[in-house]
Amino acid sequence: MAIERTLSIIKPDAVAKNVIGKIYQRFEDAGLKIIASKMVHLSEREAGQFYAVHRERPFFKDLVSFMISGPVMIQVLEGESAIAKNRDLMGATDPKKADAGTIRADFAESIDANAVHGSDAPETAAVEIAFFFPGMNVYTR
Ligand code: IDP
Repeated sequence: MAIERTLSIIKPDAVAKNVIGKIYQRFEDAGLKIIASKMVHLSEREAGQFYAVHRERPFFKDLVSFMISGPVMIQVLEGESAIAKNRDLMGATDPKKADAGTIRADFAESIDANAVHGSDAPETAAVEIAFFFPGMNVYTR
């Protein structure tokens, strides 16, 4: 197993619910370190670029509208198997199908407003981290 980094976004619905701290607690309890973070209100262009892989999907327009509906909290998580660990903490894309005790089961309302994003593979993690934290300072904690 390796120390990895992954990009996490707390989406507008969860920021509006005031549960950033509760979600951060879950990351930390799972042994993930928050090594960079920023709150951003994304532009339509930024959200569209970030989700470019979904451009042809029927839900793309709604996804972009949702992601720019309010501020998001973006962080880089670091730790042992961080990518899979964060995906486990998040739960399934559709909160109705998410396992009990996951972030989406506990804080998300719908497949559109599903509380969090997490990179799904090392390649996407590298691209997504560079997208939001270009030239990121590397801290050792
Ligand atoms: P993930 O966030 O669990 O990795 P993806 O398949 O990468 O899921 O989809 C990105 C985001 O697009 C989801 O988090 C969700 O907000 C939205 N999405 C995915 N599938 C649907 C759908 O069928 N209807 C509406 N929104 C969807």
